[in-house]
Amino acid sequence: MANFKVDEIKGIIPAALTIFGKDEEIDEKGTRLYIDYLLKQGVDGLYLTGSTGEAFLMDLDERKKYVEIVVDEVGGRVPIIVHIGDIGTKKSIELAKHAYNTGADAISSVPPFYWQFGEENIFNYYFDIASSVPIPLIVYNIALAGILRLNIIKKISKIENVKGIKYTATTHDQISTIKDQVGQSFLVYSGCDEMAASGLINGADGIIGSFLSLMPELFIDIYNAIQNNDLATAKAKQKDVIRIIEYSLHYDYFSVIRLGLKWMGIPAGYSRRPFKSYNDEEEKIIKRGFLDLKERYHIQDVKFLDLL
Ligand code: MN9
Repeated sequence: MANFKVDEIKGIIPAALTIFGKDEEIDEKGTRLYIDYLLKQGVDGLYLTGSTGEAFLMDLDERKKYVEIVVDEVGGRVPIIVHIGDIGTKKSIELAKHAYNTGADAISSVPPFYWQFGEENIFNYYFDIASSVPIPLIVYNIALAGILRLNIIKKISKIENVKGIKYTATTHDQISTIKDQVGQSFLVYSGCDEMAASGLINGADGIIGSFLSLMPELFIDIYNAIQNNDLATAKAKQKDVIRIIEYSLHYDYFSVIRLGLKWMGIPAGYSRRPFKSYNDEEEKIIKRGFLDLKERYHIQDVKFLDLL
């Protein structure tokens, strides 16, 4: 059973990593420690098995197992959105039903990808998965799967159960437009971490992203600063975020996030191939780079950097 209503899903929502062991198997113990760590940091929800969760490198049973572990660990403390997107409707419905039966509060999905489906196919995909379960659906707009244009977003938003969008694009004026044209209660989550402040300023109800795992404190500060109209703080914190992300993007950054967590004592494991995981030598170089960054820009109050 879901524990939260969709309008309670707001704020800081890490797009969670999936914790794999060295042999690419799901690491249950590591997962529980990682999830517990995030909750202790004060996050407001979790987004599972999305891009950051490397979902498309997992089979359906593995995705289900991961969701079960996390739902069990969270125990209803915060809302959980499960990304159930896959290349085909049948598989996505199977995952949607599983997420619902396991106790997820909402499902989310990228549009069907690879064959460059037309708008009718995309609409039917969302209609079919939204109709398969009674919990809300959050559309996932991201360039990796093909950005949905405003017109199709508006059509999809009319489907019963479709209650919001995870908006991972830099055209933030559309966040405001979507709210105006679809309705203020249609939830928008800003997904581009480099532009979290901008997304929130433009009216996003929350932020969902990869780097919220690594430095939730920065994003919590940005969120609170914007709520309090403290633009100076939001700007300063966002600058730090951009510097850290810009550096991380030189690497396979899910693995960089894992390293940062490891430095804080959270065993965040490895990515699945073809993503790289870094050896000790590479880790040293990455650490050195972060130290340089911290010194050059006098970055303060970022836990994983403070510990270097
Ligand atoms: O949507 C994330 N996108 C991907 C969320 O995982 C592809 C973002 O959080 C980005 O990882 C982040 C870095 O560019 O903004």
